[in-house]
Amino acid sequence: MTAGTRASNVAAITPPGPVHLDALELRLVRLPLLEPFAVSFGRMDSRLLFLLRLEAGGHSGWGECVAGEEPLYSYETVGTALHVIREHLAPALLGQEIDNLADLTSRLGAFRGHPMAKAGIELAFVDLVARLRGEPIARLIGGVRERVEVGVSLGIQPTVEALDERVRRFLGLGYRRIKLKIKPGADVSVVAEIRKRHPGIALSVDANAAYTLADAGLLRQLDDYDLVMIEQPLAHDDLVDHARLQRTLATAICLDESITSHDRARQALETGACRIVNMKVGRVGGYREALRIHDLCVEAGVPLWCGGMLESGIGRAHNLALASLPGFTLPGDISASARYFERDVIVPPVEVAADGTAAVPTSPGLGFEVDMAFLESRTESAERLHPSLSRRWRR
Ligand code: OSB
Ligand code: MG
Repeated sequence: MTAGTRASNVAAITPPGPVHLDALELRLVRLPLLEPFAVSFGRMDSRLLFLLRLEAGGHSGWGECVAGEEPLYSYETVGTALHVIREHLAPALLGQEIDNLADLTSRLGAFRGHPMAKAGIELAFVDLVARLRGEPIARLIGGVRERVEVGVSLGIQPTVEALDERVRRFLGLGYRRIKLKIKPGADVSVVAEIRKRHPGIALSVDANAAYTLADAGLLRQLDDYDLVMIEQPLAHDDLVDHARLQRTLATAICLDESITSHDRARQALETGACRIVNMKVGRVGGYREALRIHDLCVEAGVPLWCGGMLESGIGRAHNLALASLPGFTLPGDISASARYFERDVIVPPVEVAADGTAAVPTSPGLGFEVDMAFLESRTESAERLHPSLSRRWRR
């Protein structure tokens, strides 16, 4: 890529004319997980999904806020996102005319932090724009792939046998990369055993920030197992210690939690804190920031892949579009709907073919239908926000 060109196309995320935002629906939906999902910071049995529908002139777009119920992965929660959207983000947008994604993002950018809350709204806006233009999101943003490669993220299991059963099952389904969650006490010996049983597979680990530099010696032992990467070994907000660790490791570090913006990604690359980047559109605050990070990584020759947050099909459909961009060169955590849920909120569900790829949607917007009857039946709460007259600060 030559300087000045962009690998993605943020300017294309422009509706045929300015859109007047009429309402924002916030909906909490709980789906049980087919089996508990355990990582270094905890374990969950069900996913409380936060779905958003943005309405404009009889059209609507769907987004998903990927925050968890507790501030364990990041400081945001479903509760903080609801609060900041209700009290601050929605009042700054509803009743306004929005020109394009850059306009929406700059209005949201006035507020500090809360990237997952902002991304929930951005995703809904991008679906709305794509539907108004009659184009799939992937084409709009500059996607180049019809299918994307997928891997699976396997939670911590009580025994190596239980883990190996899942490794074999997902390899059998075609998944192209196996990611093992690790934590202190369930790391090197588990990796050694799985590697011994599966010598040729693409294998990685994700610590979700469970270690410190004092564990550098232990983490270096992982160099013996030909891992594609070690994801987020150190603190959730750290770059400096990761840079120091990366200098002593042969295995590539991939940052997830630490990459919260374009600037953080730039600093991570400049300091050598990682050699691979996990992209989550929710973690970085939406499509605009995600596309900027994508272009930065392409320019720097740093491989990217699309992470996951146990999303519903709505978030999954957005991830499929994002992963179709040219810089996404490693398999993503974009599993089939059936990897987590008995039934998804979209029809048809996301499927993974026997060759370990998933189709990038080709119909307008998200490219899936939302199953409203099923959604209603699983809704814990829903509210519709309308333009309000009271604003504490004028901007
Ligand atoms: O660290 O990538 C992570 C799930 C929840 C929170 C953080 C992470 C994950 C996963 C699962 O690894 C990814 C997925 O399959 O959606
Ligand atoms: Mg991770």
